[in-house]
Amino acid sequence: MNATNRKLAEEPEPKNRYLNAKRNPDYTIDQDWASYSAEEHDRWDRLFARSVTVLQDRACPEFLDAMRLLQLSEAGIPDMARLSDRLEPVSGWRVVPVTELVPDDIFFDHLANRRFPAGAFIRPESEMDYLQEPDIFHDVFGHVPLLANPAYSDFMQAYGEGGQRALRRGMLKNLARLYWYTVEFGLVRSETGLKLFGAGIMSSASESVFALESDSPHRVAFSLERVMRTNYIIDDFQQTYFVIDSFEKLLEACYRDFGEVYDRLESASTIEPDQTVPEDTVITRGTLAYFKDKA
Ligand code: HBI
Ligand code: FE
Repeated sequence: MNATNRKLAEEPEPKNRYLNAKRNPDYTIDQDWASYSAEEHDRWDRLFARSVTVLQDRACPEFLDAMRLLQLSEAGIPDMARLSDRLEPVSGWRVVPVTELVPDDIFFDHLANRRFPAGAFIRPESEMDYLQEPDIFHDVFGHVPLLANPAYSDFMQAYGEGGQRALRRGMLKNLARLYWYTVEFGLVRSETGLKLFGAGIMSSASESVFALESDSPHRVAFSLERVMRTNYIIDDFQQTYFVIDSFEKLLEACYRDFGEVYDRLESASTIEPDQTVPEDTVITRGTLAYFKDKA
């Protein structure tokens, strides 16, 4: 058994080989694009091909347009610096490599300065369908394209500034729900019906179908305070998806003094993800069958 085999036998491929990367004070690292193996590039291409097939008629048009504009394709794992050179002239955003989730205050500071922190590692073969941590496919394929959309990119910067205020006010949990039910799992109206825009859905081929076509989940019209009162689950499909009318309307809904919103939220009860409430505009009431079968 030669040295290489012995090495492979002893140390299986680490899930995230950037965990020991040298980290800057703002938690960014060197993506070291040259270090990606042919196997990792191939994994990106397979994830990309599968998702683009599913998203052709399900992603919102703004997402599909941005994919072309940013030249995201099956050409292997993107070099974030080069991708940023295409994105920055469009919306002022850049994509910066990080090892994993960064502390909230660091995250918000990046967003407030139009820098999107993206994981540099790519998921292992054993987690192609679902993984808990945001890898480069979730962050770059899921989150980055819409940063080319003017209203959405302004919303993301406002979210960063709002996050810094929410931290000071101790209302991060409520604000994180806004991010969760829009940026991660949001649906948007279009001329041809409901479409996907949340990154958590887009980067999962199975949830891209479930979120639009299953009769299990509720689909409820977006309302800022309703969303900020609603709990969420992080390790399965959503029981409720919220629908915005447009990115401009989402931005408008959030351009207000959150202080009074937080005052009201402090005395508002929490809504569970499988519930609907009387003031909801329910677009489709779910059977929750998928979740009952799993329980
Ligand atoms: N860090 N890299 C990264 N990506 C995220 O999406 C992220 C994070 N840190 C905190 C965080 N998200 C959430 O807790 C905030 O939205 C509240
Ligand atoms: Fe995400």
